[in-house]
Amino acid sequence: MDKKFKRTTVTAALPYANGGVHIGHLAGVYVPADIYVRYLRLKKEDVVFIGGSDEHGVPITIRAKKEGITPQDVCDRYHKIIKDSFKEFGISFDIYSRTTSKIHNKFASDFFKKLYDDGKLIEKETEQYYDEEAHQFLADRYIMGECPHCHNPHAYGDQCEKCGSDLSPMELINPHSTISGSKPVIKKTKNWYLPLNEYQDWLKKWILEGHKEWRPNVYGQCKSWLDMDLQPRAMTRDLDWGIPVPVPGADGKVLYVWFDAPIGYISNTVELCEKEPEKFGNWEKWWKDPETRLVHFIGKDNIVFHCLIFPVMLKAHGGYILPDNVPANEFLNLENDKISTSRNWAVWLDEYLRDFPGKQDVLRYVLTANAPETKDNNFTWKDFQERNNSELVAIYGNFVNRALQLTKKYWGGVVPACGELQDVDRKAIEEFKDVKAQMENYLDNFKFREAQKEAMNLARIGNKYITECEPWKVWKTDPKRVETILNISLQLVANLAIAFEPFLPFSSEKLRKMINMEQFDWTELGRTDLLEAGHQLAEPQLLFEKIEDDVIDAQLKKLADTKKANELANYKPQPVKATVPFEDFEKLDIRVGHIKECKKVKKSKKLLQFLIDDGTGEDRTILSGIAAYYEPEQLVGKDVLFVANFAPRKMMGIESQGMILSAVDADGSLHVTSTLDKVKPGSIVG
Ligand code: B3M
Ligand code: ZN
Repeated sequence: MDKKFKRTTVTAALPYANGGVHIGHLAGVYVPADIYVRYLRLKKEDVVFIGGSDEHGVPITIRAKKEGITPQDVCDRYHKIIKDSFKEFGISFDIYSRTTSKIHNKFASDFFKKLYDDGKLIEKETEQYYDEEAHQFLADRYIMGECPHCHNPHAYGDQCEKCGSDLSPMELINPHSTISGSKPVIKKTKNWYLPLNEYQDWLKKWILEGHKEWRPNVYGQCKSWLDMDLQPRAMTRDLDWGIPVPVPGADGKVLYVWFDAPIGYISNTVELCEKEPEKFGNWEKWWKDPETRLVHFIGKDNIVFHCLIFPVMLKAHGGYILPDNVPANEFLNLENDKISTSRNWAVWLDEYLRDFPGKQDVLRYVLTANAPETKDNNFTWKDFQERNNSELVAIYGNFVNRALQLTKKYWGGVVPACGELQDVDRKAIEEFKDVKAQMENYLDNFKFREAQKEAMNLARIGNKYITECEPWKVWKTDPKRVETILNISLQLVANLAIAFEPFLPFSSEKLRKMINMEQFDWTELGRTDLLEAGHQLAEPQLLFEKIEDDVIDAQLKKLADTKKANELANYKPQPVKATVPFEDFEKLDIRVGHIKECKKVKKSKKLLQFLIDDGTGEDRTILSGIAAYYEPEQLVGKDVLFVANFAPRKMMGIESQGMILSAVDADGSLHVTSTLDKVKPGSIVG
């Protein structure tokens, strides 16, 4: 760690308690934060890891209304689900609390009061929509109307989801309240603002000059905000869910959720230090001592709050340290599509655990290997399988298993002594000596993908070493030499347990038990004397197991079903075409035909060729582009509707004398039409 710091406070974004957590959350925030903290702990550094649920804000109240329960009920349900998921995945928070706790309420309230008393806030009256039937001011999300840009009739007061425009409620055409359905009226209201504009120069200096080392995506986003004129931002809201504003004349108002949530990092630290004073000491040392390094792990949509607004709050309050780094991640996509809670396009952690019990480390590994550190990245089930089978199983697991099984076979599971080194030994030792420095360099700079690659590299070195040394051959001629090969291999295994601990804690724990390893310390990494000669190992077990195709296919099917369900749910029929006179319709000759034969058209994926009895006694050939939806034998013997008077058309060298009518379903699939009752071929439809 940087010499100027003695300890580190690590925070991970507080997830909203209105839904579970999915792989996007894990990859973007919680796994990287956990890797970092575990690494610092392994180095025996002083660190505290703070998490918790964000339980205020409008989305929680909307969910509660929809379900007919209280916002607190919503929070209680999801706080538990989220907390359990984190625990299951080994996210090793020192505390995971919540922003509806008493301690937090008081702390956030006092924080606001001090800003108010010190004259750091400005009071402003604005005009806002008010629902006269529900007797309340309307948060942006509670107002819907027509988008002024694309005329989508279902735009929200803050955003149109159709064209993506950011909106303010006053821009909506024909607004209505989603609470009562009534037309809202405009009413004056008073709120308290943080004058961000007054801190603009200070922020520029602090970030743009002082923190050039921040990740380019973070620095860049800050810069684009700071290149514009910052505006005062309301820190209170007219809402009934949240922490009451503790000043006179603020009835019916609460603290803005983005005011109280980051304060949750501090109040949760207070709660932790009150619970475990011997271990963590006084909370103030974690937040007020300039020798403490503060690091916020977040997703990219939270950058402005953590890099601009929260630091201004801390600065305005006085006495607090500021973040030293904010390693925000970009987004993770799922199978090339944006993860979305409302479309259920996600891999939920509780579902993953049900489908892959005991495989938490596999997901941690894959998410780190694909971490969206510099750009949006993608999770696919095929890649998940591939990385499990050809990296975790074939490299890491395989090496460990070879080393332990060979030791069991030749040495009864006891670590043999290391004899005289040969070139091949020296080369392997040389190769893995650097791993520690390289991993540190990556980890200190929040490059977790690269760091994990280095750890895997250790296992590669090990595999190569055993393959080159061929102990199973040497055994016959020179058993003494095998002792040295095994000793070096086992030292590598012990190194792997340490190197992978921040990334794959469950596997490291298992491995540590298999090799009966006591010391477990980052400083030991790279050493070749971690396991002494004569040390007894435990029974070897497999660290990872292969994932078969059918398991992956089941996951893909689940996603395909979700996609289909979404398409059906969102299906809106095409608008009706312009009216046509009856005479025009009469020009079309639609008839019932009986399918006598049906076959695939050679070299065409789309076309089926039909022989249709059209009642005239002369059968006709019709081609139809429905091969993707039917097997020919499904259709033979069926009656269909077809247009009989189309000008003949040639396709793939075959003349088609008409057109079979099909309905196009929401997902674009085609479904052949027929009559409800049996009628004679050639019957007119009209
Ligand atoms: N709850 C937003 C989110 O979950 C917000 C983070 C708060 S961190 C103080 O993305
Ligand atoms: Zn729009």
